[in-house]
Amino acid sequence: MFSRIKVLLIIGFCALIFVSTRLLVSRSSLDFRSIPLTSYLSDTDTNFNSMPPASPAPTRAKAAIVALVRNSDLKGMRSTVRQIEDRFNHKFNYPYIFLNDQPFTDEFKHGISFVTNSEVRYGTLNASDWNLPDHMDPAKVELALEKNKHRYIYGGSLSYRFMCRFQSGLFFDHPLLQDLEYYWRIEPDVDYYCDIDYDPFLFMKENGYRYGFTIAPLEWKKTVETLWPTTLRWIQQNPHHLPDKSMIDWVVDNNGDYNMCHFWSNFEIVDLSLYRSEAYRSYFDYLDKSGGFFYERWGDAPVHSIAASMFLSRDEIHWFEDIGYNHPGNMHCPRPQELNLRCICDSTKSYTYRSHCQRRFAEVKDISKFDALQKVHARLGLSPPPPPPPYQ
Ligand SMILES: Nc1nc2c(ncn2[C@@H]2O[C@H](COP(=O)(O)OP(=O)(O)O)[C@@H](O)[C@H]2O)c(=O)[nH]1
Ligand SMILES: [Mg+2]
Repeated sequence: MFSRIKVLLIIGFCALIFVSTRLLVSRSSLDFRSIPLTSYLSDTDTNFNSMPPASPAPTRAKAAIVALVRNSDLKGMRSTVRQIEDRFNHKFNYPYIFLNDQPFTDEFKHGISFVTNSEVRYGTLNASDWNLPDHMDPAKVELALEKNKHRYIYGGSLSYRFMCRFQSGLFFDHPLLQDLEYYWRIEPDVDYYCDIDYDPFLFMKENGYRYGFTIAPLEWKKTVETLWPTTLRWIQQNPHHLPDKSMIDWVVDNNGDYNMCHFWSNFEIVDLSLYRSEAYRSYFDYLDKSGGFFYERWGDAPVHSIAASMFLSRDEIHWFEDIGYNHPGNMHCPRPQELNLRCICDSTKSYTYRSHCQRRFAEVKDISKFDALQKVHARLGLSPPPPPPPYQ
């Protein structure tokens, strides 16, 4: 009798488990089949991610990872973001800001939502940020594109010129960047090879660095034929904007001309107060009015670099040797073993240890404002600038 009750109890228990398992399975498969993928997506721009938001690191800088990007760059941008997350941001959860001259598609936002848990903000540019400014002559621009289309890469591209002008002088005023003190620029299809276990934004802040780079190549001379003469004229007319000392020699050769050295701005970590300063705004405005972003094809990299060298001292510019990085064309991989062990790249293939501009960066010394002005006047064939006031 007792063992019959036992058998009945066991059968009942098994039946209960069987029924509840079936219920669970059918429920989850029902959920899976009946809810379309799109219903996981919120309709706000910033919260497309179906995963719970990441919690921010306890102390963070006012900073974000920023890219100007096209919808068609989704695949390359997913690759970059995934690497940034794996190497660095899964620990820090800095927000991303994506800017575009076109509205971002749901496909782009959806694709990005799977590669980061951090907040993502999407912004579209104003029409005036992506158009010929009023002072430009459209017919002359058309002629310039025609003339240069086979002379150098992107020589015939108007959109590339809009991009360079925007990245040179406008991006830092976009409303989505208003509350940022620092930004880290990223691009689609770049590679990050090394673990970054610290916060580069706080590192910059704590050490007084205002510009950070990884690779410093030479610019194509034909794209910037009048950039330096225009810069010299601006300096001569605006000596009050030069600081007491600067690293300007890094971009000047023995004849007083531009030596084509620049920080490759597809990676840069910058204290945005540099670009938002009165001096930088005045410089950009002068360059913009001269028309060279369109009549030539001035890149944002030489513009940022000349400005950083002209407005900052050597100890305000930092080479992130530890950040192994590749953008199609050039690669940096740290050579010192204690850095390389954190990376998955081959330092013998690194461009940076062969780079002329990199060596120059290692050796360059600050010069005084008076010495800088003297060089500018000499190059322009003008009488020397007035001497500095006597030491008080
Ligand atoms: N929204 C938008 N982004 C662009 C456009 N052209 C270039 N970009 C972005 O600007 C950055 C630099 O462009 P890229 O093609 O990589 O130029 P390169 O690195 O000089 O060869 C990348 O992040 C691109 O996605 C454009 O027409 N529209
Ligand atoms: Mg690029």
